[in-house]
Amino acid sequence: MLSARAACLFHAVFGGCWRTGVQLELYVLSVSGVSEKNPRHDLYFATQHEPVAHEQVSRRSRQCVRVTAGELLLISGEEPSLIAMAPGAMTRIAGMRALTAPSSTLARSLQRSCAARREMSRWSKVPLGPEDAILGVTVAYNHDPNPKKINLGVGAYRDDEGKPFVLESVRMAERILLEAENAMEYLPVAGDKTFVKNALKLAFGSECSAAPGFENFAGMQTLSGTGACRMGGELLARFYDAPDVYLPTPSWANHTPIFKDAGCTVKGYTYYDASTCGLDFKGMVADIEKMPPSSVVLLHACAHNPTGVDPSKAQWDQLSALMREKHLVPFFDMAYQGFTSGDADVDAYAPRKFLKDGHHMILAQSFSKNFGLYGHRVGCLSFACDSVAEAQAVESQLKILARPMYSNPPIHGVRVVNEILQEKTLESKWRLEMQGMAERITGMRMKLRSGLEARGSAKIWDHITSQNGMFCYSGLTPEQVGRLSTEWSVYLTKNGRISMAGVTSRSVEYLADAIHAVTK
Ligand code: PLA
Repeated sequence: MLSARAACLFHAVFGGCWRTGVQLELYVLSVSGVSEKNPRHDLYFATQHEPVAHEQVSRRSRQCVRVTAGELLLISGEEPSLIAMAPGAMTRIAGMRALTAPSSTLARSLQRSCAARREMSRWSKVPLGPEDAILGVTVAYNHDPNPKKINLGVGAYRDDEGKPFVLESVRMAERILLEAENAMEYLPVAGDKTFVKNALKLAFGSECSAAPGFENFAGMQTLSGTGACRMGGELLARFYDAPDVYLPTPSWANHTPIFKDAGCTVKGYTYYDASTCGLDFKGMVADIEKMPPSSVVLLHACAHNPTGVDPSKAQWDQLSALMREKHLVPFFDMAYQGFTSGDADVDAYAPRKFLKDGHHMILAQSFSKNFGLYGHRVGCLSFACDSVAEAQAVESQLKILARPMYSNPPIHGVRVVNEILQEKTLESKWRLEMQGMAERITGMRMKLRSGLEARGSAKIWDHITSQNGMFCYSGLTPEQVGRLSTEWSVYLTKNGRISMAGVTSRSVEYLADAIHAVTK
């Protein structure tokens, strides 16, 4: 076990500067890819390493140890083949200190590490946290050297070459902005007022936004959809008497920490029926009927994440009536406007209906996906209030919440959105590009389903084409998802969610091979 491969890994970790007889103090910075079920994923030290008089030393072993983050170990070796790392394990070691005279190369490397450890020891009580359930998939994907690897974790749209996609309408708006040589001053705490108006118009349509009462909306520019949800949660926790937020089961993995960290109590309601891969509408209605009055109900406006399952128009109408009757507060998260049907107006059916029905609703909007502005963090949060005075009060408190958190939001992305939504030709171009993205995803859904059927899969894959938006909630088990990554270098979130926006004409056949192989 600790032979040539071990030596090779050892060299990778220590830069090939080992010398017989050297003793090292090692600080284990992090260990990942290790699980109780998967003990192969250990880091082994095969040497005599003795405990030293140091409070942080926690392991003794003659042969090999399973290390954990935060441990300090003393290593003294007679041979260079000291360390073996099982495949898949990622272990970062820092803070080496030589206890005997090292070679000059080692000395230099150790000096650097010693400095690192001295710094690090101040924070040694900070436990290592796990990677994010969604963004951590990209971390694992980045570590994989297989040229065939596919990242279907995060919901980020790719073109048919698998490349990140910048919309031409966005590029055109940027060129206009470059020419304009705008100042780069701070925005107000609540962001760009014109952008907020444009965002509300996009959500509710020009008809709704011209209707009386629309001036009663309180709105602010936020750090994208995540920031909108968080600021909404913060306001609820500070000023709302019943900050119980009900999330659909399942929901976007970040919803629970967002609302919990904001200080709300998070509860769940029935949403998905695994037996039909569809909506459990009966269960949803039954749960909503039981909610105490004034509870906040989080609803995905369209393209539900992760299931891709949305209520029909008739079901939305029924939900709106029920929630009015039960005095519940709808909190819409609209992160994929345009990704269900390809048409932003069609996809906004639910929030528009709820607004017409007179709900005191909350709306979180993201411009990451539909405008492809992911890294620019463009979002909007709004509250339907009863009067201008009420809206002003809500806005004033949102500003008080935002100022000590991030002071004011970024300026570039909202300028891009304003250029597009205020200029007819650019807006039409954007709408066409949005439709193109939605159509490409639909095409990939069809190819993946027919690819699996053509391979003679005994499973039913109708849901690949019946679900909406960016994601396919495949029904793959965590074990099958694990096999997809280890055997095929295909990366998805553990819950079996496939980001269809990352599938391409070239990769779809390989993906069908992979899914067929692990579901046989
Ligand atoms: N709301 C929902 C339902 C989302 O799926 C996402 C993003 C957001 C809000 C927030 O996105 P934003 O902050 O960029 O506007 N969900 C992604 C990315 C696409 C993520 O997890 O951050 C996802 O892969 O689920």
